[in-house]
Amino acid sequence: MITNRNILTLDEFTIQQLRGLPAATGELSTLLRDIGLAAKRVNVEVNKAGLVDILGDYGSVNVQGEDVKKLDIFANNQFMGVLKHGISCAGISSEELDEFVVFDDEVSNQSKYVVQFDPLDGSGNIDVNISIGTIFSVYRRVSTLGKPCTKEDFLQPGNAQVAAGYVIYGSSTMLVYATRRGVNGFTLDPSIGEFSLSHPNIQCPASGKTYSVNHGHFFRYEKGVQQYINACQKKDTTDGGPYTQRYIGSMVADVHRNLLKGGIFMYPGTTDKPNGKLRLLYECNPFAFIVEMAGGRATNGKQRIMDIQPTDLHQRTPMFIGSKDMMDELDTYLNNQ
Ligand code: AHM
Repeated sequence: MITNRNILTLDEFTIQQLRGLPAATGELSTLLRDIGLAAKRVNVEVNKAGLVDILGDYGSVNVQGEDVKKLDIFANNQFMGVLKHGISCAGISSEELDEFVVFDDEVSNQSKYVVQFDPLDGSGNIDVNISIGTIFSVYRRVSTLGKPCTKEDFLQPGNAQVAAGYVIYGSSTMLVYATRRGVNGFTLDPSIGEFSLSHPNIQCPASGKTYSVNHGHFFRYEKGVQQYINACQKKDTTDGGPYTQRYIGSMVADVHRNLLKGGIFMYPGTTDKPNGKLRLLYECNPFAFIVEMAGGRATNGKQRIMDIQPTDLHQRTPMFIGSKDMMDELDTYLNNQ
């Protein structure tokens, strides 16, 4: 197979992008390369999940009280391992771990970034062969360089993110990441084992016709959310068709589709779980950063997701995210209560 040299690989693209920044030291590009490497390893295991005994529950319950799947553990160890052995990360926090992890060695203490990740989001879907993903975000440390990183580094609001991204293990495997310079998507080319730039400069359409929400919880949502969902069901879009409801139950897949095609994704609070299910640090902030950098919006129904000051590594928040015009319309229902 002849490789198309006009298509940049993830490493080539990242190095080119960051070379243009006068203050760039190359640490961020190294970090993104490390994340790409871990993603490729996880991809191999996800692809053979049906074949080997890695499929299924690990038999323990994670800090969120949810069943932990074997692949969750594998993915967690891969991302943590690659970041620990790299030269650009001072520590991590993960949805799978109770506490953050400090890479307390000479090289890591000099690193200016910390990384937060959900190693395998949507893992309830592994057993049924539905797309799952990894979500990550990168923050510049606020603690003193040269010393071990601290909890304050991990409790920064989303608006302090330097970069965020996700990997979707689907019909093809893609890595999408955002910096303040834009959002770009890379598809894994299995023939050369490289992520190659396939979706340059992703822009979230201002509107769409897809709304994504768990309808099963409808009667537990607040009035404004119910009214908005009802309005979605009655909509006629500009091209004459009704809105479409699409909810995979795998946030990476749902938000990825809406990011590319336009749409809104909602995980509202319910009467029994007022803060919903999704985690601010591992799911909501990274996606809020990516979608905002692509021109969309993300809120908890009251305020911008990225302005929330986290107080706990594992706090949850209601989440509304997507195309700008659809988010603006949602606000009119939520503000009317
Ligand atoms: P997980 O961390 O257990 O994988 O759960 C997160 C997932 C999201 O990807 C998805 O949007 C949501 O849970 C679906 O939840 P529900 O089944 O309650 O609608």
